Amino acid sequence: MVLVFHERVGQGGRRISPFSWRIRYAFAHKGLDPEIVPTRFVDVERIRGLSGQHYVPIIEHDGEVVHDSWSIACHLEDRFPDRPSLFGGDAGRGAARLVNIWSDSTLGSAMRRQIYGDFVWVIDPGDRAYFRRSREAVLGATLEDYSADRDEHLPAFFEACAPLERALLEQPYLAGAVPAYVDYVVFSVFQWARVGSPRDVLAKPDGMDGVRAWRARMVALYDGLGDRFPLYPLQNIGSNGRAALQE
Ligand SMILES: N[C@@H](CCC(=O)N[C@@H](CS)C(=O)NCC(=O)O)C(=O)O
Repeated sequence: MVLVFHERVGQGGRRISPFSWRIRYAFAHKGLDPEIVPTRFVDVERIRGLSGQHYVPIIEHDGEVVHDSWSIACHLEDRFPDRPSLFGGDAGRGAARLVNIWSDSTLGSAMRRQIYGDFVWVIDPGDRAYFRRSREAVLGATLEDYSADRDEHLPAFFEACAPLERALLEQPYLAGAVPAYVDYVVFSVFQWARVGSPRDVLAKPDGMDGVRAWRARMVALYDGLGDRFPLYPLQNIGSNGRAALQE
């Protein structure tokens, strides 16, 4: 079997993409061990040539190329039905799709505001100018200005997290007793923040104990998958990690 995962990477081999993280966890859940092709933003022609579009992640599976993380998750579920299920059936797949859309819009936007000023420094140095140009054009602001008043936006972030907290005080995983794709999708946003900022978005507030404990459980899954690659450098660098990432 040929199974290849084109995964977004950043500075120093960091795994910087929430979309790629959820697929990494999906592979681990299915017990699959794909060949990894680390992919920078400058590698766009390889991605375009294979998939006809420029977003990562993509996978190759026995001659078939699949792009978009949701389509990849569905592909893995449908092609590997005898392995542990990512969705737990059709109803679970439908609910996971809703969570996926909510996570990429509401939660993802709130998280982006919290981390973007730091995040640019975990992008590979050769990708940073493209990243900055393309994102700042969409935001209409510099990455730093966009995140400058992030503290004022923290209440909105916690408001977005409130349903997660309520659920996670009642059950260990968003999917219930055991983790499934909904957990990987939502966790990928928190993992994006762990890799992309020296500041822990869950450090301050009371009332996020459930989310905090769940995040630790998610990091520990699959032999500590969430800690397998470097995070934002926190040591010997004062209050943020930029100095250690600038090159
Ligand atoms: N809907 C897609 C989104 C993937 C996505 O946005 N990927 C970004 C970040 S890793 C990307 O590849 N961007 C390419 C670019 O900005 O040129 C998915 O779920 O896979």
